[in-house]
Amino acid sequence: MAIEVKRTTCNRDCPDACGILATVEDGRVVALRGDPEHPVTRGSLCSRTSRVFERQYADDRILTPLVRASLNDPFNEASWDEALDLVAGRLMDIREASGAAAILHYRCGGSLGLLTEVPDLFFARFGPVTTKRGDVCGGAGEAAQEADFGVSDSSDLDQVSCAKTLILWGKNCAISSPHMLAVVRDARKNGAYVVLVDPVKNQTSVMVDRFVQPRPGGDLALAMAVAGVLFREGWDDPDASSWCEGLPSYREVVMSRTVQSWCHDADVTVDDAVELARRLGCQRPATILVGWGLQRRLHGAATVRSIDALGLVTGNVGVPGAGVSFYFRRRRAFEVSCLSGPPAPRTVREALLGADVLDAVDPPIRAVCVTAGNPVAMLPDSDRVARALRSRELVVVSDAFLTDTAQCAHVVFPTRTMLEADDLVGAYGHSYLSACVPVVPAQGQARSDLEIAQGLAQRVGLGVEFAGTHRQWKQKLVGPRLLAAGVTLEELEAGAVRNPFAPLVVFEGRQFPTLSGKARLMQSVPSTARVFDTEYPLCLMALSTHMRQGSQWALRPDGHAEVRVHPDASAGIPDGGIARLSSRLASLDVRVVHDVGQRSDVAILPKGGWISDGQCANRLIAARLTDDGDGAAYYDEQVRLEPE
Ligand SMILES: Nc1nc2c(c(=O)[nH]1)N[C@H]1C(S)=C(S)[C@@H](COP(=O)(O)OP(=O)(O)OC[C@H]3O[C@@H](n4cnc5c(=O)[nH]c(N)nc54)[C@H](O)[C@@H]3O)O[C@H]1N2
Ligand SMILES: Nc1nc2c(c(=O)[nH]1)N[C@H]1C(S)=C(S)[C@@H](COP(=O)(O)OP(=O)(O)OC[C@H]3O[C@@H](n4cnc5c(=O)[nH]c(N)nc54)[C@H](O)[C@@H]3O)O[C@H]1N2
Ligand code: SF4
Ligand SMILES: [Mo]
Repeated sequence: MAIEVKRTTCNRDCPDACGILATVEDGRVVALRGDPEHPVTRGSLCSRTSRVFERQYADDRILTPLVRASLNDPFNEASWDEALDLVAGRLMDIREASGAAAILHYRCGGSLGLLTEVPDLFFARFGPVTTKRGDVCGGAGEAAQEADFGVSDSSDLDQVSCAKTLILWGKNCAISSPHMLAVVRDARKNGAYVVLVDPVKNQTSVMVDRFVQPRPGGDLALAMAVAGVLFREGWDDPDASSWCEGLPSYREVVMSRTVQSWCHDADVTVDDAVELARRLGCQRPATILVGWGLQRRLHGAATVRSIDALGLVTGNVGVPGAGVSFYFRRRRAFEVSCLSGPPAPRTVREALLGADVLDAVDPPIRAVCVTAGNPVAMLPDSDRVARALRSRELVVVSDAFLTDTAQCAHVVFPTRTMLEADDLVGAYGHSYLSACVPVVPAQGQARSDLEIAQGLAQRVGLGVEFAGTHRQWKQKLVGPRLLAAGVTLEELEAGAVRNPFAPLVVFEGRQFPTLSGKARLMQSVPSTARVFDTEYPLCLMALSTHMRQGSQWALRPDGHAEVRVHPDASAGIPDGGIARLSSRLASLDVRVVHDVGQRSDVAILPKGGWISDGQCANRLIAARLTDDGDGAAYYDEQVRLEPE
């Protein structure tokens, strides 16, 4: 029996980008574990990925191209030539008759491998076609940090371990970036005081020194309260105006109300605000790790700006052990210019995809091609997204599974999985770069997104431009800059390499890439008043769980989705009872789980459920934009529970 251990990288949309060691027995993956030599992975994988090889060999994996003339027909297996000829021909006809803007290419985060972006280049060169704008994942937070600091970037993770105060502001590391938890533990061992701010009592809350539980969306008021205490007590940095623009007017906004009144809007105690202010101002350096959840709200960008401001006025930026960290600029090291083509003639807003596709005119959108995304399950107002897709002439989906989105397709291209990927990844939760190397050959007829783009390119006269093996494309992406810094593809394939261009301390010397070189403080605050909705009293929070990565599960969920609520919020439905969870948009049958740790104004549901499993949270969630960055306000939907 031939047993080999092969090294690759997890390419999922996860901050950790783990190093993987795969045990391959007679050509089949039988076990996966974390690479002990990867400085962040430290030998462990999350439960989802350690079992991902079960999905690799699952019966429901798509292994041949699927084609059907109409959505009422069953899919027929087709050869690649048939499927590619059909799609290339239809796309050329549509371009000829209506212009390339009548085609939408939508790509999301199913894989973070850079070569998953080759279809973007194909559609830009073929068209350019209509694409998406904004980012439902982190659009608001990135826009906020760009407004404040010039760019959104972070200091090295090692800096976290030398912080004296560590605030996990809406960040459930235990679930969403499990390897960050080890860093938090190290910081705590080194004496850091760790605070979690989250409306949800989650798995991370038991691992911190203090847990602050504001109302959902109450963070903006909480940050104002903390700033109020800082100014009142003189715990702000006396030199802050030398690195901040707009300090006097920011201070005026903060002081326009009392700390008590801000705390009332946040639904926290004054003591919570005082403790946060004391730690930030007096126990420096302090690092704030800003989570993604809190910015998926109507005021998401303003909220992140209010948190950035706390770091700025206390001097917790640009020095070791301090910072307001939201994102690591993962792509910067690579030569990604080879992936960009001419700009799109038109964009649709990702958060409003359903409505924007249905409403598009001059020309209307006739065809939609989807790469590495499951927009029907993952974008808000799922029913409308499905309706928008189902009413197009041609929908083409590249995926390894028959997702809710693939079920709206005329053609499905079967793609490679993570264990078959041949690609490059830069993490968005730390500073390491690494390579995906196939640990087994692609199963069946599965092809990578690069190979699919090449198949289409050949048929539309762009074959030469897209030619090249995966390794040749990877070499192009490594590029001269990384090579000059001593990083080769071979090295990346042998294990993770620290991005040589990533700063150890971002904005060192408190210099910011803005016009003035100073950071900019927010100058106004939207209303923070609580609004009570008596008809729909619960705030729906459809959050990451350990079971799923986006809409990709480890084990197929069975039965009803579980909604977690405080017993007082259960509308009399017993623990374990079946109920109807309704928003103003739709209803879902759910199993109710009582949890006394939760606030009585929230209902917590898993994110990533499928319509076809009766578990799709996004059917309940209206499509609304965040205040900046064209993000999606997923967590500002009100719902109610009723007996079935
Ligand atoms: N297991 C698992 N891991 C994942 C994913 C997954 O689906 N499953 N998804 C991945 C993706 S796509 C991303 S973008 C990243 C990040 O994925 P996210 O799931 O966004 O991770 P967090 O940053 O932990 O943000 C979630 C936390 O934000 C909190 N939150 C929500 N609203 C508020 C609020 O108003 N105030 C405060 N203070 N907190 C709030 C939630 O209660 C929750 O604890 O992780 C990735 N990791
Ligand atoms: N209610 C609610 N909805 C949310 C969120 C939330 O917190 N709450 N979070 C949002 C966030 S942060 C994000 S990032 C989005 C994620 O939304 P998506 O990126 O659409 O979701 P995923 O399920 O991660 O990935 C989509 C598909 O990509 C496929 N895939 C994996 N690898 C590859 C590949 O190499 N090539 C191709 N072609 N396909 C591949 C998978 O099989 C999967 O079906 O969802 C958002 N939706
Ligand atoms: S999903 Fe995240 S935590 Fe899990 S193995 Fe992949 S990178 Fe690591
Ligand atoms: Mo995301």
